[in-house]
Formats: sequence, C-alpha cells, structure tokens
Amino acid sequence: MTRNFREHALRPVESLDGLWTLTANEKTYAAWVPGVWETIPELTTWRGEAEYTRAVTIDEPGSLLLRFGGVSHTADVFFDGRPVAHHYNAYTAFDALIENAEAGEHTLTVRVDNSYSEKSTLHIPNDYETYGGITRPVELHRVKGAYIERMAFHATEDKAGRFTAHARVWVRALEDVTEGVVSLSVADGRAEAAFTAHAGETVCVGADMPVTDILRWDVLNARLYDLTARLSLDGRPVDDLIDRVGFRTVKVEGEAILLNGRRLLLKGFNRHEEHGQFGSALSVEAMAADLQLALDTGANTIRTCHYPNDPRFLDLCDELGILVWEEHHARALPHEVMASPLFAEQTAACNEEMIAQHVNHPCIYVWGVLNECESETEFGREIYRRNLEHLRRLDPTRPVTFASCRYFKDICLDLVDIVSFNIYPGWYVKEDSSAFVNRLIGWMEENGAANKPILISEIGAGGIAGYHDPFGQAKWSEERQAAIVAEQLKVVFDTPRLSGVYLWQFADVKVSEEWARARPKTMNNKGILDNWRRPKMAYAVVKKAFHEAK
Ligand code: ADA
Repeated sequence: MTRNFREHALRPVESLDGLWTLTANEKTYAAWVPGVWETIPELTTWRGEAEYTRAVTIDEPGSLLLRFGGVSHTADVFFDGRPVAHHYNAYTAFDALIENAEAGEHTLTVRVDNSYSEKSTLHIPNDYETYGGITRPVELHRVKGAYIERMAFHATEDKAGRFTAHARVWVRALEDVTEGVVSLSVADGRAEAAFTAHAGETVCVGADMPVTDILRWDVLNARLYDLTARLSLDGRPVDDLIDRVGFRTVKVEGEAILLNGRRLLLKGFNRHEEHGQFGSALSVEAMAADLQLALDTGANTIRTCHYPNDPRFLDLCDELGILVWEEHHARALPHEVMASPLFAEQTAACNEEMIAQHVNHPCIYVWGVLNECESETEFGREIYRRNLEHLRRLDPTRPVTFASCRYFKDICLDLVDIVSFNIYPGWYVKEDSSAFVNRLIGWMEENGAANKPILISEIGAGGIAGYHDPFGQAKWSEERQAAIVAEQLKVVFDTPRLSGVYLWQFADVKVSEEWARARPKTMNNKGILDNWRRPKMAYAVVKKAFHEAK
C-alpha cells in the first residue's frame, strides 16, 4: 500500500503490487512492482524506455482511480491501449482517473523512461543514480459520483495553549452534485461543510475545529491523531479519506528553531532513498531498519536529499518522532539546465506535488529547494526567490531553506528563514575546521544570516568500507574518515551559534556512471554505513558525538 495505515474505510482499494510483465531491450521479464529494473541481472545498466504491463480485473462497471506512488522518471499510462496519464519525476505520486470502465479484464500498461535528455531537467547524470522502474506502490481505487482528492491540515495554538485544527478538503465531482456534504473529525473536533459542484469540477471546502485535551507531537515522542473526512451525496455516504496528523508548533525565532516553544538541536543524516540490493525502491521494512540505525546513533532528524521521499518513510518518521527536512528535487544543476523553460515548469510541478502530498506530515519542519545551485548570481537569485516564494505560498506554516555551497559569495541568504551550508572541512576544504566554520559564520552574519538560525546541512568525508590503513592516514581509509568526522562534529557541537547538523551521509550510494572518475567504485563513499547498511568505523564516532551533544 502507498501508506503505512488504512487511508479508506469506505472506498474500496486494491494493491496492484506484485509481478508485472516487463519488456526492456527487446526481452520480457517478470518484474516485481514496486522495484527497479536494475535488480534484473540482464538490466543492471539498462537506461531508456521499458514497458510494464499487467491484467486488471473489475467485477462491476464503474470509475477507477489508479494511484502510482512513484515511477522513475517518466511515466505514460495506458488503459486498454488508451493513454490515461503522463507524469514526470520519480519522487512524487500521481493518479490516472478512468471513468465508466466496463466489468471484465483490462490491460494496464506503463511506459517508463529513465533516460537523460532535454525533456528531463531534474534527472541528470548526478552524484546519485536515477534508476528505472515503477519504484513505489500502485493501487486501484473504486470511486463513484464524487471522491476526495486530498486534504490539507495544520494546527494553530492560542496563548492559552488551546489548539485549533484547520482542514481543507478537495472533492472531485464525476457527476453534478446538488447536495454534497463533507464531515470532518479529528480528536474531539467535528465539522461539516456543504457544497455543490458540476461534473468534472474540483471544489475545496474547509473547516476550523477547536480541539481539547490534545497531546502534542514532539521530537522522539510522537502522538498522532486520525483526521477523517467522509463525503456524502444526497445523504448517501460515498467516499472517505483518513490521514494521520499531529499537533505541534514550528517557529523560527531569532537564531533558534523552536518546536513546541523549545529550541531544537538537530542531529541527523542526509539520506538518499537507496539500497545496494533494491536501488531506489526500498521496502517499508528496509526504511524502518534504516530509522532504527539512525535512532541508535542518537539522531533526531533526516534530510531527504535531494527529492521528496516515499510517504511510507515519512509515515515512519511521523510515528517515531523524527524531524524531517524535505526538499524538492534539484541537485547542483548547471546554468544551461536552469535556464531552460522546462526547468521552471518541472520544479514548479515538483513543489506543488510535494506539498499537496506531504503537507500533513507532522515530522516535516522545513521545506528545502535547489541544493547547491547557482545562488551566487542575479540569474540564480531570481530562481531561488521564485521557488522559495512558491513554497511559502503553498504552505505558509513552515520555514524554508536551501543548502548552499557558495562560501563567501552566496547572495540569497536573505531569502530564507533558516540559513544552511554544506561544508566539508578536512575533506574538500583544507583550512582548519574550527577556523573555517568561524570565518564562514562571520561572513554569513554580514550577508543575510544575522538573527536567523544556521544549520550545517552537509558535513562529512569519504571512506571505502573495508579499506583500512593501520596508520590511519590514507585517503579513503575508514580510519581517516572516522578521524575527519570526529573533528568536524566536535567543531559543530562546540559552536552554539549553529542549530544543528546533517552528516553527509547515512549510507553510501551508487552514482551515475558519468561520475565514475570522481567517485571510487562509482559510489559516493561518504556513508557511515555502506550501501548494504554495514557500519564503518565512523558510525561509532557519530554515535558518540550525537549522544554527547545536548
Ligand atoms: C554536495 C552535494 C551532495 C554530495 C556531496 C559530496 O554537497 O550536496 O549531493 O554530492 O556534496 O559527496 O560531495
């Protein structure tokens, strides 16, 4: 299923996960969905188009909603050969609506493309891999008359500590609706909203619900509530949607990031959604195991570098009380790419889908954009400004940030709520770690960061798993990685001006072949775990530093 809990008590939902027929490079395979085709030995380096197909049997005629959690990176969906959806970007979900399908057996086909071309501005050869396949779960929903597309929730707290839940619900009418009612409930809050709609229209209704005796969602101490919306037409219940929400406040106040009024010290990891055996299609069990490792180190946060994550991962973070920095999809894009009109369109779509789909997760405390892009020129500034404003418009309740590597020349720090820098003292940067961090903070303060929180969004060093230098000096040895990381974390935690740190990175990841010359083993080896989750020496170093930092 696309989530870790039951989203519908009323709407019939069937999983379409399982073996599909995959045609790639003129051969057919039985391929597991969700999955990447690189797990099939003959396709480990296949890049291009491939086609997934399976039969879908429908007992009763009616309308269907096919929900794709994620297809990497471009999907064209056909129902009995008829195009029903087109979607770009591996990291967000999309639906295909099929009205008035007949009972019986149908053929569902998904043409998937993971090639690098001018049609894709966000998936480019990069310091992580763009795998191919239907990488997240697929579901078949039955809908009738009208259905709930999505909900958006946020909570506000008054001076006396009383919460109000604010919910909006989007309903799509498949036929004319003269008497539609959405009933909402969360904790002891209840509301009803009536609406009318024409066939084909989507309407949005909203309600504010005061709630009492609320237990807050907090870091490593999560409390979740079901937000339920029920839709009825002419007094008949036809559809529902359940989401899990939390009551907490996130605020930026001066140099501090406050959760429920308390200053946060963020300690965590940059984590790519990737695993040696499964590529970018992780099972929920693998995600949960990753979070057990993160918790063991004393981490309280994850940055979803550099794209929106699987909602099942966010569900786990909601449940465990792990804070999340989620960012849209963009890593170190070159000028020519950012100048293309398609780039503006594809990033805007990613912003919209990320927030529409993930806005209700209490674990997300900040949205990010444009990791390490052109933040030192007027051209780049305009793009940063546009994207940051877009996120603020879509969700005015959370702060925004971006991770910069433009030391001493960034001109966009005034645009964000939280200033974040990716720094690698002792690895890429040769200056003494403490001197570099202090010099950089001084410069930031004078260039837009004064009176704002500062995060170290990346810090780390490379170490090849299993490569040991008994003298502890050799580059790429586990010993050298551990020593550099120890020094880096000491400097970070000795600097009270910083609100926290995201280590680069949780586990090693495969990178695009085009990056092989800069990356031993075609891997980014800065994980404190290898990409099969075996700890390197740096793991113990991070664990000690995270546990000691208060
Ligand atoms: C950057 C970037 C990461 C990764 C890292 C590295 O800061 O944001 O995606 O490439 O550097 O390993 O060099």
